[in-house]
Amino acid sequence: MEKTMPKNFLWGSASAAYQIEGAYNEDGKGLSNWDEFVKIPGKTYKETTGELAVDHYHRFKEDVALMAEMGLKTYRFSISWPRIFPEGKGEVNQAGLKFYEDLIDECLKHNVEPMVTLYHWDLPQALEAEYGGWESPQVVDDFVHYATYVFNAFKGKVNYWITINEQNIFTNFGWMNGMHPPGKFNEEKLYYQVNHHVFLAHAKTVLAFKEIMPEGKIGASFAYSPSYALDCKPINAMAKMDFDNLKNYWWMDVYAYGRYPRSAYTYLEKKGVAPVVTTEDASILKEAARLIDFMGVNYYQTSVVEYNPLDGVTQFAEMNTTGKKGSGQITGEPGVYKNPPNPYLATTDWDWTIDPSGLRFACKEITSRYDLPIVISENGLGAFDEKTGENEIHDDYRIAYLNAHIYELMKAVEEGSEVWAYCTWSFTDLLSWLNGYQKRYGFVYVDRDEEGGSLDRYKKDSYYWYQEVIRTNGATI
Ligand code: BGP
Repeated sequence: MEKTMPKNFLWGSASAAYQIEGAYNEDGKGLSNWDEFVKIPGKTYKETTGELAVDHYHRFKEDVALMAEMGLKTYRFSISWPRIFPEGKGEVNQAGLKFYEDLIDECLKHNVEPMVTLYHWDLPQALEAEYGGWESPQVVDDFVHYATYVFNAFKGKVNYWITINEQNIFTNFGWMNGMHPPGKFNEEKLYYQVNHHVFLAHAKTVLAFKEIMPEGKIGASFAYSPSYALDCKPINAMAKMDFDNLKNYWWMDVYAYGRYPRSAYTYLEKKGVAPVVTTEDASILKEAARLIDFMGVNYYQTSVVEYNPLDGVTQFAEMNTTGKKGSGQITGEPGVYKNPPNPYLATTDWDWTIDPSGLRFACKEITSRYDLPIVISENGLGAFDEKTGENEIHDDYRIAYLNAHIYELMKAVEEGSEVWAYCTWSFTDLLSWLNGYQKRYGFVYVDRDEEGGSLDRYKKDSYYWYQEVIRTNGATI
């Protein structure tokens, strides 16, 4: 590309506490819902747990040193709520706080801008036990209390904050298809009510944040899968619109406008599953929407949308968690839409569509619809990587994937989108929630599989490639 990214562009990489830290019960940390959930046989690939993960808790200095050497501008990581509040509220665990303080200081020492996610899916188990976690409106104030505590603790050090990671994914997996905690199946009304509680927690947190750090930047990270109608048959074009309202705008409109998309709300009301929204809720959501600074986007793939007859596919289908290509199934909402594969695009071994231009599409859609700056908080390729006898990892396929996505991102900027950051998923290899350790995403290989390993770190070819991208501010793309 002839052009480079704007000056001060944040080239980054991301992680999540549960997927890297380990030390699940050390130094006073409370248990999370994931620590409990993974004990249920069959829930994760080869029964993997985050008890040790890639031991980042004890090796964060080594990991940050690798970031510094690479020249990384920002590191997005999450704070484990039960590490700070073992009971979800009440007494603070100072040792847990210190871990994050040390991590942040280590980043700052190396000029790596910390970008902190407050909630990347690990809820204090104590709150799950006490009132069903996100199912109760009580969680809203407990979350805001936790967030406020953390804001005050890291004020002046951390400028970029993400409230909630992929609300659409963890609620769908938790209350619709039973694959994440609390493992509930087809509880659709509860699913929408839970989402409403999460929206309120996000919104009240944004309001609290602006009191504490008026100059700080805050937003939510949404797992955005832009959609293409299968063809110009009107019924498929309508299905695309309905898909967007139900699966995309349902979340992004609340973050950016503070209200639910009307046609989706009407549909869910008729179905008897729409959330209860009080006048007070509505005004809180509106106020927070005026204050958010960016739209966080985790981009992995696009969707094709086709009309789905009433007796058509449901969203309860087999997911590919093994890396055996073609084992995933088509999902959809009967009478509304389904998502067939895209015949023009290749897929990963886990059946995720590879669509670099979808990233440009996502940015342009957000720019047109919301006119907000964008933070790409995740994008990356999960693949089987091989370490050679010389401890090298030749992940040219990952380089090709990331290069093509960054190219499209730079195009989006050229075409008018304001993009502040691009974080790859992930910096080191880590534990995939449902896919074990074999689905690798990192620039840094971790000698770790489902059974164990030395946990030693090795730079992959993509590490050196990204180092050059950062050094040249994108000129090598
Ligand atoms: C996102 C999550 C991440 C990460 C990533 C890759 O949905 O925010 O935590 O896991 O997806 O997904 P997977 O591990 O399923 O391949």
